[in-house]
Amino acid sequence: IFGGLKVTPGTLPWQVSLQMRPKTTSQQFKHICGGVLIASCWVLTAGHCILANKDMQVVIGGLTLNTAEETEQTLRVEEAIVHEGYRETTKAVYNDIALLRLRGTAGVCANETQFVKAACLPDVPLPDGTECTISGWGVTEQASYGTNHLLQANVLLINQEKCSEPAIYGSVLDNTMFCAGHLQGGVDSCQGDSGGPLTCNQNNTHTLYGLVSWGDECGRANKPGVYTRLTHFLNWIKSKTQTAFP
Ligand code: 4AZ
Repeated sequence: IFGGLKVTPGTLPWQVSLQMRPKTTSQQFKHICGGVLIASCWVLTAGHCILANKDMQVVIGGLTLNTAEETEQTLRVEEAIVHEGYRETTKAVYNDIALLRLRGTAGVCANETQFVKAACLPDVPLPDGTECTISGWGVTEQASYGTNHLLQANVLLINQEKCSEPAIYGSVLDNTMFCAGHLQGGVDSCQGDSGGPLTCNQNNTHTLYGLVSWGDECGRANKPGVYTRLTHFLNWIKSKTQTAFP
């Protein structure tokens, strides 16, 4: 996160650290991406975060990567479901979404606490200019390897036609994605934040509206962050999770 502030305990309880290690060795798990808890046994992340031949775990309810906190819950990933239309070109990433099914017993995986709580999914599109929150452990203006402490920043939803102007992203955007940020630069998501949440206030409830996906570098003027558009994927999420959202 560029231009971010440290997150206060319990304020973003759906934030996930997605961690991986090679299947064949017993190395430590390493933070690769963000993610978002949407039900006890389901996490959303970016499609481009899913790598072949890795064991995956999620850590939820923690703020720092290098210390085990009392508030955190660690769960293994049983299955990763990458969107059938996920596609990466040199210019953009399309349908950049994946579901992670967590390991649990009797339909319970993450336990809801003050520090671990699922995010709500959006119902309707929000207006351009809405202020939303992004968060993650990714690269900052200070640290090219990411941060140990979870950071957050506020960004604004940017009009799709505006963001498709030649000086910004041109014609590569489609309706599976949207832009958010500040066109003057400075405040943005970055590498390592991918798959993490962009939440907005909808009827006084934090609603998951986007997932960190891509951008032309980080924090640059006229190159805002691009986010997976959750309202486009509600039916996909429902079809893949079934029992979680009856
Ligand atoms: C990345 O490399 C990445 N500024 C993520 C977000 C943004 C740029 C790059 C948005 O994963």
